[in-house]
Amino acid sequence: MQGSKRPSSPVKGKLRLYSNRFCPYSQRVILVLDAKKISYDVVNINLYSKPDWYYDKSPFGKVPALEAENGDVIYESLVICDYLDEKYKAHHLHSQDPLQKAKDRLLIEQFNRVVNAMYKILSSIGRVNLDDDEAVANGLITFERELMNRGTPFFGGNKPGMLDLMIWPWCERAEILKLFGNANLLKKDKYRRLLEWSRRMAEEPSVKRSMMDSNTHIKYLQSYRAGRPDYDMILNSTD
Ligand SMILES: N[C@@H](CCC(=O)N[C@@H](CS)C(=O)NCC(=O)O)C(=O)O
Repeated sequence: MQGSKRPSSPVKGKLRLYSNRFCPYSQRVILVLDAKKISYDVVNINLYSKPDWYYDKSPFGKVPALEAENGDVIYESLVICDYLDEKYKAHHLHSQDPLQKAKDRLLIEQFNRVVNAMYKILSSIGRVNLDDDEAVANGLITFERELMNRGTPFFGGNKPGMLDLMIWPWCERAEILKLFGNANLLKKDKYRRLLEWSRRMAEEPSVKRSMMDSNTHIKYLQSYRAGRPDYDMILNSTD
């Protein structure tokens, strides 16, 4: 938090992730690091009261940011995840077919509509905007169809690939939409494949590592909406 001491440099050759426990963009990077079994350490940033030194690491003061082995820092979740996939070749997450990779990138871009609408629903107190509900519903249908067309357990085939991991943090939080948005939003029959996919994702050991249950997400969201985000909430239970 503000006024906190700059952390000492990471152990030589080890990656460092500047993160926040409840940030879905940071979770994207953690999912990639864990899927690729890359060793890293984490410095959690209090986004409500950012330490001044953090702006030397990330010019906009946002998380995630990744300190590479040579001390250079990069930010923006998709840039970081692409870097990690290219730099650490074992267990490729992007398709090796350039056209498929491009198509997956387009779907990740397209998912931003779901992300933006979800953000509005979850952060707007006491008001359910039907346009936002519709944007989530329509956005998810695209992914339901995509799974049907691919006919594989994951978007990436038999294992989660980059597209699976990039959309997962918001899918993990989808259950809580029922509480804060329209209760009928995620009708089971409309998203059968996506719900099966979601169950499979939740069983993946590398996904389980960063997963939080809906109750924890709800509690955090309530603290965020009250203007006092409780970033330390899960320190005792999972750290
Ligand atoms: N486009 C960025 C978004 C990152 C982002 O919005 N992070 C939020 C936390 S989830 C943040 O750092 N917010 C603090 C701020 O905006 O000052 C990415 O993909 O990394």
